[in-house]
Amino acid sequence: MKSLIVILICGLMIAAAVGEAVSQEVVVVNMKVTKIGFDPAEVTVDKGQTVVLKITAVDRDHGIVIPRLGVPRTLLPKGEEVEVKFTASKPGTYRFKCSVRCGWRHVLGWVSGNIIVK
Ligand SMILES: [Cu+2]
Repeated sequence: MKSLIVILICGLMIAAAVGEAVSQEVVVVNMKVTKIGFDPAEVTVDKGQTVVLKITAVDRDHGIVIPRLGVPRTLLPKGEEVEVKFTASKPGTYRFKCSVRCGWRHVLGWVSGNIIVK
């Protein structure tokens, strides 16, 4: 009986480890941002994926914030690639926007985009 319990526990641990491996799939997206906007401005990922945005501000300093995905205001210094990482745990459309006032398009909320989690 004792060995059966040990086998069961081992089985559960293996199942848990496999489940984790599946949900830890990583997607890397290269992104650029200028005063015109983010490129790409729309990124579609699958639920459960870990997403790494590699963002380069091209023309001046910018920033990014994705409130509903837990990404705080992050500075994107001009010419420097910055990694922003989050897990897409729930389906939905998540707005991201520049967090550094960079021009009139920023003031109008146009330096922004969407992460779509399917
Ligand atoms: Cu801006």
